[in-house]
Amino acid sequence: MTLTDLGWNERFEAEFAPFAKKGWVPARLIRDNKITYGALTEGGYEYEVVMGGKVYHDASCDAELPAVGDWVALEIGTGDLDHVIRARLSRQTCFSRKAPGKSSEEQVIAANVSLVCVVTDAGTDLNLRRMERFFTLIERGGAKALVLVNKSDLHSPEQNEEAAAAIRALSPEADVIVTSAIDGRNVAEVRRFLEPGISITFVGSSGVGKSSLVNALLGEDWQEEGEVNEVTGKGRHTTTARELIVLEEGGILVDNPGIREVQMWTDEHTLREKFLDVAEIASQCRFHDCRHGSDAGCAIREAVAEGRLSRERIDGFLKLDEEIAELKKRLKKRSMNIERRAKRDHRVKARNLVDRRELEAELKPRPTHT
Ligand SMILES: Nc1nc2c(ncn2[C@@H]2O[C@H](COP(=O)(O)OP(=O)(O)OP(=O)(O)O)[C@@H](O)[C@H]2O)c(=O)[nH]1
Ligand SMILES: [Mg+2]
Ligand SMILES: [Zn+2]
Repeated sequence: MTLTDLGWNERFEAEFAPFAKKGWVPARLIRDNKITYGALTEGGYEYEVVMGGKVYHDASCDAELPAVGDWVALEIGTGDLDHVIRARLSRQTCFSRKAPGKSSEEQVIAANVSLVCVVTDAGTDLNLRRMERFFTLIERGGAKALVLVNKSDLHSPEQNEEAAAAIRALSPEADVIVTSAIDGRNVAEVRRFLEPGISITFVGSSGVGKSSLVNALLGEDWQEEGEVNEVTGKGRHTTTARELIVLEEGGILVDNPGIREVQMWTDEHTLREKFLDVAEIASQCRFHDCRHGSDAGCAIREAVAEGRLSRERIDGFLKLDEEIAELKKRLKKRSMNIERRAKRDHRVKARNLVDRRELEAELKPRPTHT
């Protein structure tokens, strides 16, 4: 397994040059174990690694900490858990979202992926508003979007096609494929996206079939899937950690736990871009701070009344705007609270571990000449 198979390229190589001089080796993070990480190096060697103190201290927020998919400079030690991440290379793409719950912290789902594959179905999982948010997040991170309308064996061809068409209408750039991980429908179409060095991450609600699709693409059992039993939750093999898998025939897959809520993690700029048509109309409102409700001279209301703009699109526009305002509020609050925040996350433990090791190394009695 070469570095190129793992997604290495010239830009990473150039950034890595100073680290190579220190004897560190490039490694790609393939697993996040919370305290340690799994890392792959040239030749396909896997190491369990910890984060170095500088990497931790240089990160101004959690999103800057190493994440699955990141390329790092690894100092290989002599014993277990002596392998330390000394630096993280800049991300060429990054798929992230706001972490669940009340925090305003950004969460990196996968770093350096060129394709984000959103899995949904033509049934109850389908949610166009959520899909729109996925597209916004994917674009913002610099990746391309592929949508799989999975479980097609459970729905009529018309229903599957209707769902696919509705998704296509949201984003002309996104590829949309109707699949079934059970009967293998169109899995070959998805396989065409696999190329050596190209990383693809799978996202979507829990139970929608991400791991099953990864299995189907691998042609072997990667992770056991389970029967979804919403009542007992038994016999269910829900993915709990994200993991990067390198395919023998080329291509890199990142399986993810189901995403319960995709919240916005974007800025006004991206929002406006996504809704240029709506923004254009809004610019014709009489008042520049028009709320597009009952305000006099509202161009948006007029466009809806004349059927030039769908109510749904407006709702999406207003909703996103609201969320960004909310996010900004939380960010502000968070920066005020940050001093008081006692601990960061589990990684503090890893940090302490490294600190202790570094301290111990310094305090180690030096050999004396006797
Ligand atoms: N009928 C049908 N069932 C499917 C299909 N794909 C997956 N399933 C089933 O749906 C259930 C959940 O599949 P998983 O692959 O574990 O779903 P997941 O998206 O990885 O779920 P999380 O890991 O919880 O996020 C399993 O029982 C699968 O057998 C499909 O195309 N058709
Ligand atoms: Mg899974
Ligand atoms: Zn208006």
